[in-house]
Amino acid sequence: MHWLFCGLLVLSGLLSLGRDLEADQVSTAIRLNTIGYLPGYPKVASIAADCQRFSVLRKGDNAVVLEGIVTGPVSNADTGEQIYLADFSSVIEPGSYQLDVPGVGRSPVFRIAEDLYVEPFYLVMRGMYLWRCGTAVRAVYKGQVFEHGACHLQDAWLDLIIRDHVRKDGTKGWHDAGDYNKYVVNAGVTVGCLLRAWEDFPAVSKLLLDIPESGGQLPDFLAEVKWELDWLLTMQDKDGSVFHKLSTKDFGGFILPEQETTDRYFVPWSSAATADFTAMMAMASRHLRPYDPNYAQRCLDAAWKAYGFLKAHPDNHDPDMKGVTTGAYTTKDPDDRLWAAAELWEATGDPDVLADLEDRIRAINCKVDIDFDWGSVANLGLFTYVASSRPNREPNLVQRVSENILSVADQIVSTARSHGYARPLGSRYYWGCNGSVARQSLVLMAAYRFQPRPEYMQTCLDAINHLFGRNCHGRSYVTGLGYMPPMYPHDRRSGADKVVDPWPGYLVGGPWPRAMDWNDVQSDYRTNEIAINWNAALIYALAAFPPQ
Ligand code: 9MR
Ligand code: 9MR
Ligand code: ZN
Repeated sequence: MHWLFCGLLVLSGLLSLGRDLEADQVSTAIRLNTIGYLPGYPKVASIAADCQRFSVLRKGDNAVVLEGIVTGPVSNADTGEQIYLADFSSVIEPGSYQLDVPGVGRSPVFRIAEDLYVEPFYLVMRGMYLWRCGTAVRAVYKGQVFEHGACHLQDAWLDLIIRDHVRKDGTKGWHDAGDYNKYVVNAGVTVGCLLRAWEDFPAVSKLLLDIPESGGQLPDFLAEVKWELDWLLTMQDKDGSVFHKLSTKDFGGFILPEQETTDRYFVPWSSAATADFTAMMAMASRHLRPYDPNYAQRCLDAAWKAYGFLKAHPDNHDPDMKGVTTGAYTTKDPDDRLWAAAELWEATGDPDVLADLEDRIRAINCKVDIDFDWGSVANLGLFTYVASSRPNREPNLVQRVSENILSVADQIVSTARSHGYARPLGSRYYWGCNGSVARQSLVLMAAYRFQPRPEYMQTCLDAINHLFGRNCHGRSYVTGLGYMPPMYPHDRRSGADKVVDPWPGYLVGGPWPRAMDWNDVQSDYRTNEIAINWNAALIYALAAFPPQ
C-alpha cells in the first residue's frame, strides 16, 4: 500500500478507537505511542508507577495476546520519576490493543498496523495547506469543518523599504505559526526539511493531499511547497537581497486571518534571509525541474542573484526591524551561507561555489549539530554535500563530515536509550523542542544512508513515539491525533473559529524549561504554539515510514 491510498482511507476507523473504552480505565501513567506501532519495530511503554507485570489485550474480544514482566525501575533525571519499561515488541499481529498493568490501569488504545502513519502523514502535511495565506482554505475532519476566507490579499506595503506608501505583491506563502506573519528565515528550515523529505523518500511523490492543484502538473507535495516558493519569490528585492519578513507592526488578536486587515510591511533585508532564500530556490529548482522547467529556471535565476548579492556583501547583516515587533528570527549567517553554497553547488556543479562551500565546511571543522532549527541550518548543507553524486569534492572533507554524521547519530541513539521516555533529545528543553525532537530524524536518516543500522530507524521512531504519547504527559502533542491531543493551541484560527476542536495536524512547541512544563492553554505561546518549522520536521520523520 502507498501514501496514495491515504486520501481514500475512511478516517472514522481510527477515530472511533478512543471512544469505545471506559475512560476511567485509562491511566496516563502508562505512556506509549497512542497512535501505535509498526509491526516489525520495537514496542516499549514507559510506566511511571510501581508495577511488576503487564499484559497486552486485543480490543474487541479482550484476548490476552502477551503477558510480560516489566523491567526497572530506572530513575529518569528530567522528570524525577521512577520509570518501568514494558516491552511488547513480539506482538506483531495487526489490530487494536491496550496495555493492562495490574494496580495501575490500562493504556489508551493503540494500533499495530503497516499503514499506521498514512493518516498522520496526510494530516500533518495537510496542515501546511491549511496554513496558506492569500486564499480561502477548508478541511473536514471528524465531521467538523475548519475554514477561513481569503486573507491578507493586500500584502504588503513598502513603507519600511522605500519610505513611500506603495504596495508590492507579497501574497501567498504560509502563515508562520499561531500568528499570521511570514518570515523568510523560518521558511528556510521548513522548506529545507520538506524538500529533504522529497529527496530522501520516494513514496512522498505518491501523496494525495486534496488541494486545489491536485491532478495538475506537479505532485501534490511539491505543489504545496510551491505555494510557499511563490511568496518567497516576492521577497527578493531588485538588487538580489531578500527582505527578512513580511509582517504587521505588532502581533494582532485572535481573529480569523481574513479579519486581520492591519497593514503589513516588507521588513528590510538580512544576510541570513538572503542565504536561506538562495538555498531554498536552488533546492527547489532541482526538484521542480522535471515537472515545470520554466519555474525551476526562475528559481535558479533567483538563487544566483541572491548568491551574487551575498558575495558582494560578505559580512553578517542583521535586519533593521524598523520597529516591527513580531517574530525576530535574527541569526548569524555563516550556517545559512554554508547551506546556500551547498544547494547552489548541488543544483549547478559550479566549481567556485564548491570552493566557497568547502571553505565554509572547513571553517566549522566539519561539525554536525546534534539538533538544529531555524538558527542553525548547516546540517542541511552538510547532508546535501555528502549525499551528492557530483564530482570534485575533496575526499577528506567528505570523509570527515560523513564520520561526524555517524558519530552524532550514535550519540542520538545512546541519548534515547538512556532516557526514560526514549527521547532522542535527552533532557534538553527549550522553545520549540518538540520540533527539534522530530528534526533529529534528518541526522539519523543521513547516517542510515551510509550505514543502514536498524537503531537509526528505531530512534527515528523513538522520536515519533515520544511526540505521540510516550512522554511524561502521556498525551499526544499533535492536534487531532492520538490520545488527549492539545485542545487549546496558541493558534489564532483555532481560537477565533466556532469549532470546539483546534485545527488538526499541528505539532505544538513542547515543554520547557522543564520536562513537565507544557500547558494546554491558548495563552501559553511558549509551549503550546504551532509553527511551520515544527510541522515540517514531523512531516520528514513520518515520511520515513510509508507502508511497506
Ligand atoms: O501571539 C504571539 C505569538 O505568535 C508569538 O510566538 C509570541 C512570541 O513572539 O508572541 C505572541 O504574542 C504575545 C506577545 O508577545 C505578548 N503579549 C501577548 C501576545 C499574545 O499572546
Ligand atoms: O520558534 C521560535 C523559537 O525558537 C524562539 O525561541 C522564539 C522566540 O524568539 O520564537 C519562536 O518563533 C515564533 C516567532 O518568533 C513568531 N511566530 C511564532 C513562532 C513560534 O512560537
Ligand atoms: Zn493570510
